[in-house]
Amino acid sequence: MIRGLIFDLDGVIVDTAKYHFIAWKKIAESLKIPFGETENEKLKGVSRIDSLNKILNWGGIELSKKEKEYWLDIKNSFYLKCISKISPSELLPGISKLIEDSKQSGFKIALGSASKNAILILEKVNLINSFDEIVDGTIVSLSKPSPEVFLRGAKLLKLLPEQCLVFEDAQSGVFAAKNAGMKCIAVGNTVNLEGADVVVESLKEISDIKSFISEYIIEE
Ligand code: B16
Ligand code: MG
Repeated sequence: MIRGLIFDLDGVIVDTAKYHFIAWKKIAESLKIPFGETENEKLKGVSRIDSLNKILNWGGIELSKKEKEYWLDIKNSFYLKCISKISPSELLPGISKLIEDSKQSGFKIALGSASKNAILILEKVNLINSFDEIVDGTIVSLSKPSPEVFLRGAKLLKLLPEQCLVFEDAQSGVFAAKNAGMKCIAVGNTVNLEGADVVVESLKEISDIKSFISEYIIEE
């Protein structure tokens, strides 16, 4: 029986994935490494350092720890500039209503994000007090598809993995949820979201979370 919902941040709650893309593209171009939508898709849900390592690997470039720190700082400063003015208007369609409905329906809710900027973003979009628990990139050490972020969320919610349902927009995140032994609703394009229990194009499709779960999720 599902009792807890764990929400990814970038690409599920707020439309920040586009800013990560612009920032990584800038870094890759400075390093003369080709970078487009296909490469970007592989970085979704992946931590900052693991993302840089993947880009360097694609370009066949090796850097020292210090050089990597330099590029990570540039990437994050640029990303922070991009998100400096975000407001609740950048919340993705359907998310506010879904969070409200989930709480009113008695589900416990947690954030499960790889981002170290999660708290800042939640503050900017006025959702900082909406979650029972927050697990972000400052707490976890392993990137999705490791289940660490979601297992920590379940533990903090005092639930078993099989009692949790994850909302994800990234393939690495869907795999992380499944590796954690959880149900998963993927949001976005079906092509990139293999293994989810159900894929919705937008959270607007979920008008009533309880009925949606009983219709589409096989509960144990
Ligand atoms: P930061 P999520 C992830 O957030 C993003 O999808 C990924 O693109 C980003 O590299 C990662 O956070 C780290 O973010 O640089 O802000 O610490 O989708 O797990 O909420
Ligand atoms: Mg995401």
